[in-house]
Amino acid sequence: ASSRIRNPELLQRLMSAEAAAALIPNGAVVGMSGFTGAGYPKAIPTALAHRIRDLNGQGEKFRISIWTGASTAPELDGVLAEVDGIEMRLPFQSDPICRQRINDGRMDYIDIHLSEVSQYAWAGFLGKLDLAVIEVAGILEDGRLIPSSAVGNNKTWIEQADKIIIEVNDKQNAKLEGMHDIYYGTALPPNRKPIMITSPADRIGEQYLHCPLDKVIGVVETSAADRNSPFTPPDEVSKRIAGHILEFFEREIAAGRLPKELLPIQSGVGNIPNAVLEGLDAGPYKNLTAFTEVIQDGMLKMLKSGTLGVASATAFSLSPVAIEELNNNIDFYRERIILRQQDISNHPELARRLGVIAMNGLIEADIYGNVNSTHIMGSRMMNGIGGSGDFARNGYLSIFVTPSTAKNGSISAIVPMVSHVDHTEHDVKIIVTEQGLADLRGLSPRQRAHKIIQNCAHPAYRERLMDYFERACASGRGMHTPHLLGEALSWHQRYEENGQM
Ligand code: 0RQ
Repeated sequence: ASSRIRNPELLQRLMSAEAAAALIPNGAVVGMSGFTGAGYPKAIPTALAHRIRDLNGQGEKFRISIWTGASTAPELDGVLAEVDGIEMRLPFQSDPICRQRINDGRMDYIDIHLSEVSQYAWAGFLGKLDLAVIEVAGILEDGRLIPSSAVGNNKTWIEQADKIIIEVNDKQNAKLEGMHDIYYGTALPPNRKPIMITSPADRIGEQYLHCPLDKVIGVVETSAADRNSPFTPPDEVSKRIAGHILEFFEREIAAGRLPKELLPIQSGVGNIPNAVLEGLDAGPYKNLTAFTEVIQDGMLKMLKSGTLGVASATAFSLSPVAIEELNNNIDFYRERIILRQQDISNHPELARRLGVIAMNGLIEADIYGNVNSTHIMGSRMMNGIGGSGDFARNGYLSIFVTPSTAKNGSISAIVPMVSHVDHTEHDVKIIVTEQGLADLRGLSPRQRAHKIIQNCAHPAYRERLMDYFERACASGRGMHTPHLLGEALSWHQRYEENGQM
């Protein structure tokens, strides 16, 4: 056994992944670690999938419900969805096989704000949690756990589950120890107290996860890296979107509405956020802060250059090159990175107090500023709302970014009416496409429509959007947010029928 398991009692519960998977009963509700491809269990889900496949071969059904932090990896969501082993999944996924099962109606999926999941579990809204399967970087002599590359909901799963299985992964850097801040002061209403974070750098908790040893029914050793996708450099469209945002920041600083260190940044993952981070890094900025969910490649680079002074998150999501950089300089990064549980990293109270600048992607926005981040053509789930709502509603600035068209121009990202709403017109402050930026603050719905159509829509769709808007205004049926109800979703209908909006 490796030196990572320093507690003698837990060392005695060491077993194979297959033996551990056999401890999970049919119908169990299992809380697993994992957030954006980091810190998920590497061996037990695959062993369980093999067991399920064998049972399926004998004509037996076997399904469990899975709660996680956020998205995981093919070795968890992928393998279990493949064998139809997931009855219900929450709170976020981005796995292609899961997505297909969800959209085929064969897997239930509950898409909830990431900050709120632990409250749901504590309050009993979701029923009983039978088991927790948690990856850690090590176990201390007294049985406390060293978290790995994601904290997610692990604290809650360990507390709420009847039984716990631990995966100790020696591919996770042992020197992650000390990077985490696990807060044990949360409570359900009416007993809540203020969370005393007034800067992203504040530490208010402990470095380790507490773990009741009597609940641990198995310990498995693994040695496998997180799912690390290679970094793709920003494309032209992303760079143009980033350019609009960077100019906007400059104008806001000049107008005295933002300090020169900006405000804590929250940024989604992907090509556009990466382009924004690269742009900030190339600019005059020093000592910025991040209060976000995920630390991606761009943030490591900014920490290294001093553009970013500190980053608070719940997980990493890094390319193989960036992982190497992190591992080679982990003492430097430990001083500047804090990993928290997701009910703190995404807490609405903190996003509001700190005045977060939230930057997230969208699928479509309508001419009045409602945003759909989750559903293709109103019905088909893409990934989920993730933490975007935690930050967008409560942030100081809520910026949504997207290319102005999708699928080679056959879809306009700006539509008369969104086919599903995740972020309402009341939460969305700024929309940006490669065409330009629409600052919606202080505008009425009809003023917003002009701004969004002129600044954000692709020229191929601009006139038709204006035509819709003008005819809606001329209908005289309600001049606050004018719509032609029979036509509002006709663009989607047309796409479904002809493959072209
Ligand atoms: O599909 O690759 O099959 O062509 O959606 O779109 O443009 O590559 O953008 O990867 O940034 O994803 C909103 C989904 C954007 C993401 C969303 C199709 C498009 C492509 C992806 P293809 P892009 P992105 C952050 C907080 C919610 C969660 C969140 C997301 C695919 O940002 O999941 O914000 N957000 N979390 O072709 C049909 C449209 C479309 C469309 C795009 N209007 N109609 N298809 N697509 N627009 C924290 C973290 O990130 C952890």
